[in-house]
Amino acid sequence: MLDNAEVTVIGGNGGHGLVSFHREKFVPKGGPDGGDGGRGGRVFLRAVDDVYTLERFRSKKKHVAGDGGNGGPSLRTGAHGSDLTVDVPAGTVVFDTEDGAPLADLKSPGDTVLVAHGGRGGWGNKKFASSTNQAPHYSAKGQRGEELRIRLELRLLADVGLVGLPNAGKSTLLAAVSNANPKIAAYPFTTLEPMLGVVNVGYERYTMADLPGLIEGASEGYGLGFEFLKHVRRCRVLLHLVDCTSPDPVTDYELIESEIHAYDPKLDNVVRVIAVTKADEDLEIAKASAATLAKHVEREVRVISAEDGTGIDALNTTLMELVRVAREEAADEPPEEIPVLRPPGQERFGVHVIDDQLFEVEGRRVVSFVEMMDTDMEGADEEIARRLERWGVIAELRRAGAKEGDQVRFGEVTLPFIG
Ligand SMILES: Nc1nc2c(ncn2[C@@H]2O[C@H](COP(=O)(O)OP(=O)(O)OP(=O)(O)O)[C@@H](O)[C@H]2O)c(=O)[nH]1
Ligand SMILES: [Mg+2]
Repeated sequence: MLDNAEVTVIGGNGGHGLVSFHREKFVPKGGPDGGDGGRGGRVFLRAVDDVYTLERFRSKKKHVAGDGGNGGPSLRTGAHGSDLTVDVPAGTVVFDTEDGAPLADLKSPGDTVLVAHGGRGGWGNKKFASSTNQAPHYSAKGQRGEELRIRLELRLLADVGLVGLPNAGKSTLLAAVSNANPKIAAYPFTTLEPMLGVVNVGYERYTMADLPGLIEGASEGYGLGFEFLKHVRRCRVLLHLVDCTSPDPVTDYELIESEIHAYDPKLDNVVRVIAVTKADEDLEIAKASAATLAKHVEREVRVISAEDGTGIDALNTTLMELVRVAREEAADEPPEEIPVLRPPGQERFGVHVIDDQLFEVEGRRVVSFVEMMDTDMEGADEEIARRLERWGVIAELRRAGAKEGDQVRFGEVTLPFIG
């Protein structure tokens, strides 16, 4: 199962603004009427419950929203670019690849996060008109869509997670109590990937996750377990199964617990239910090994059989109760501190001295304004100068030591400084 994928999400580009002048028969001088470009489409990720893996992202690495349309004459605004919604399995956590920061935790179906903004549409020449500049011959280009590399990590969410040695009977139990149909066989490592089942208890239900068996060293990467120990982290309750026919149930139990602890000591706090399985093989032996184990762990150990149903109803009732309590506790707690949306970009600007003839201006609004201006158009340079003056950028550059003729970088554009 692919449970990690890296993809690039790209918002659509904004449409370009238009330079146009109103023309009508017998009207000698029409005003500017170039419309604005439309906004580029956005990229969303949405959790759904009918996709279970990140498999499709193995081949599809780029997800691009639609571009905005260009502005038209008669103040026609270009169409918005179409948004793109990418479906991911519920339980997907999204990280920024570059700095590893978590961006969103898409836990439940319907959870949605915006991962790439579309570029803004460029202004048409009409927007630049003012009382002192009534007929601008320039317009702005559309802003490029945002591009972001993200890592998706699928973390299975389950109310109850099954842990135990290979062959302990985990899959058999899941098959007996839920709607799931896992592979079962009399050899270890039958289960190669986690599987989720729904268990009905009266009017309530909980989910149970069958996990690959753990072996000694799993926490260091041996066997299949390690990959999936991270799923254990997202279970509310753990059901630890021990094969009653094992010659040494205490050692079996300790081995698993120490691997879980080595993986993450916080997992010690997850509520446990312990049961010895396969009681139908020999009820006396099962009871004896449960008693030995109970003495060792100083708590209750249940005796069950997925084959003949021994102890299963009582086990389900207990699990349902524990899950109910854990859910209530989770509802009281604030959700995991993963922001659902990135904080908005810095709106203020800053000036940096790169060397004595090169300066850099940072700040989303200022930079994207300059980037969007088409300096080949008549009057565009003056428009840039006017706005930079008004926003205080020129003054700040002067304070930083900029002189006539020095270069100033705004994102992808470098302009000569005009003091
Ligand atoms: N008699 C008896 N046999 C059982 C019981 N539960 C499981 N078994 C048998 O034990 C063997 C292993 O069962 P699985 O359910 O595949 O065990 P697992 O823990 O999922 O094993 P892995 O997936 O390899 O980790 C199979 O041959 C099952 O038929 C039980 O309650 N009674
Ligand atoms: Mg199994």
